Amino acid sequence: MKIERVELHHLSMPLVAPFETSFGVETDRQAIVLHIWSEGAEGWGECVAGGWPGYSYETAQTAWHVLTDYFVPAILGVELDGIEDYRRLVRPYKGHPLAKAGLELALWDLRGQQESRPLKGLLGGERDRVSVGVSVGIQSNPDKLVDVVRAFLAQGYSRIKIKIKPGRDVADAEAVRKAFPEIALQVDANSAYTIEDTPVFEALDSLNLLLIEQPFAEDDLYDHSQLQARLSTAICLDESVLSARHARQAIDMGACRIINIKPARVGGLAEALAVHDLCWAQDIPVWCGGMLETGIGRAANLALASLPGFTLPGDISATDRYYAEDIAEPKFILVDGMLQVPDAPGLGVHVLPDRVSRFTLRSEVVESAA
Ligand code: OSB
Ligand code: MG
Repeated sequence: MKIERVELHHLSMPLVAPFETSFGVETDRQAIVLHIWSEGAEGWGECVAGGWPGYSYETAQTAWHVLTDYFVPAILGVELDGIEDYRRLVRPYKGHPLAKAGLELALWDLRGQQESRPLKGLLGGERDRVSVGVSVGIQSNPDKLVDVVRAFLAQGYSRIKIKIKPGRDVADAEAVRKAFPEIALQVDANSAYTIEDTPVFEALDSLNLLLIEQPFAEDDLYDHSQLQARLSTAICLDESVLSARHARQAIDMGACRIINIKPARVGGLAEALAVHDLCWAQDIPVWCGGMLETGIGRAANLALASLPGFTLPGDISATDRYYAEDIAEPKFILVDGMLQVPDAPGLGVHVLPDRVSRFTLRSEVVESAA
């Protein structure tokens, strides 16, 4: 495939409700949507870098910069043999996994369109439906949190994750556990704590949680290994695992017993597959994380989560949990705690150009000279 044209759209989409984590509150989700053309076929991708460097150092602005100045020029007009060729061309550029993953996704979709195969098939996925959970942001108080959790449980979600931050941790988790003694429950700290906070995690350890996600810094493995040794609850890493190499090292040093795989965070679906395969071979459970994706990224996450190693419910919730109006159709609807994996070619969703333009802050077209 030779990419002839790339369109980038920087979007800001209103969320149905503010989403609060230890790194801030999001009311509108920023993203970069990529639209690529090759020999009469098209592909769509999504870069999930947000409005400010809270989750990682990347933002929609930094992604725009590296995509338009480096990654897109590196592939434009070049005969690409496949995804590995793309990875080889962007490898010399350090970091920026969210930006790399966004463009890679458009190439996967394009390939699926050209070969008339669903992304699920390209990745080696097996399930038609996947079990999903919901990630619940920090609420004004624990009673409110219990109410919000109750409403999601009534919709049928298979497990609940609550966000925690210093000062809003043990009491919040206890309130939810007390109200719902039997549910699959986990917490996510988004790297807000240090090893000095070990007593907080020792208190959480008695709440029969499925896992504790990313307690410490994104660039730490060692302190996580020290904490894991003191807990019976599994630590799950999110921000600290940017590659299959990190995953191997984290598992080997006992820094976690579960891994959250986000294709964006590891630089794309190809690396996500490598993390999956490594964990599968070592009996480490994985689940698919989320970044409040639009229908584009959500379709890709569902395809990935259909692989056999994804044995825990993912943060891949129904469309209406995020957006009143999404940029792609059909919407994803929760049925019996599960979402259907698309089976049309490529991403298997239809992007609506009108919706894209409604939410667009700026666009840029890059075309090959030939
Ligand atoms: O840490 O998993 C996270 C959203 C944005 C950034 C980081 C995270 C999240 C979520 C929401 O937890 C997952 C989702 O429903 O998309
Ligand atoms: Mg997380």
